[in-house]
Amino acid sequence: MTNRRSVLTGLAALGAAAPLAARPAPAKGAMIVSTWDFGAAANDAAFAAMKAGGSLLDAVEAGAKVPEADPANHSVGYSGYPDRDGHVTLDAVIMDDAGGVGAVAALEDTIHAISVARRVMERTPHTLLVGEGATRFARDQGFTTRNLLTPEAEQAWRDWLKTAHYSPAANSETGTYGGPRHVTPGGALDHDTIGLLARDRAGRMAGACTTSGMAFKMRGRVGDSPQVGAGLYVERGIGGATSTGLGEEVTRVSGTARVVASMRAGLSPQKACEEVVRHIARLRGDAIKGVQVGFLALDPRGDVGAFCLLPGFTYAVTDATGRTSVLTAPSLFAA
Ligand code: SD4
Repeated sequence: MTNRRSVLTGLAALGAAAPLAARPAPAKGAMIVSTWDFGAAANDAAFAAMKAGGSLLDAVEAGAKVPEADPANHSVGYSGYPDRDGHVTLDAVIMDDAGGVGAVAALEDTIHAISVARRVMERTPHTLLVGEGATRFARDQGFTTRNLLTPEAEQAWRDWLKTAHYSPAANSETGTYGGPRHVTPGGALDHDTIGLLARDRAGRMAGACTTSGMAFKMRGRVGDSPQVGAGLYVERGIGGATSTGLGEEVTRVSGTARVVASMRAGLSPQKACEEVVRHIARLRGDAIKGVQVGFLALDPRGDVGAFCLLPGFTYAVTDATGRTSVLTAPSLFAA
């Protein structure tokens, strides 16, 4: 039976610092956060969409579309690195704070996976379409089809094939997958996945997450990104969280659902991200050596939190004036 003492003990175990009442006053106006430094351009697009009168869903969709269309970004959308059979497959989810959700996994031949995910949310009774069904749905909905594999991404895949012994990739964050050679571990191209969270001046929230997933993954592999409660979770009045890094480590603990649950229990977004990263480290021990996992969280008041296993996880924060800063998340482990 839950009593006051057990609730307090539970919060203490989670490392709860301050009661809700001690939190700072809500930030004024809109706010957008997203994973990685390339999130800055996405935030700008999301901010512009809100400024033009768009909804929170319009904003996060507009933001997610920026890296999806960027041929220089090999971890999201067009020009994403393919799976180990040479097919570019995309995962995406979009969610509002009232339980509205749409997602696609292993989508092929359509650049804007996030827009297809939104159609799943708005035009079907379902939350997730996968593979051939998702691809056919996108075509039926009038999305333009095109080959997403660019010559550069194909070359990287062919280089990888030479040395990879056709084994599943380990972690595209750390470069332990054996290629491609022009990707420096921790370097500018060694990033995957954009997760965005947006709040409006009333404290309502929405989020989006889109990726081509792990480079050279097994065909059919789906990561955390399109799964509600793994790659993204948003709850009205509590906040939202998104993840990046090795999806399997996020999925096995329902990472973002757990971040938001910790926020519901009273932790700040920062403490909540830390709690889940520490939990993964405790649970997995040596299995997560050299593996990156990062969480980014935002609450309806405008508090932001970010934490990761390894150094190097950056995120972009855009305030109500439209000013964007790129920050580096603290990490559990040193380099
Ligand atoms: C996945 N979480 O498919 C994604 C990849 C990623 O930073 O975010 N890497 O596992």
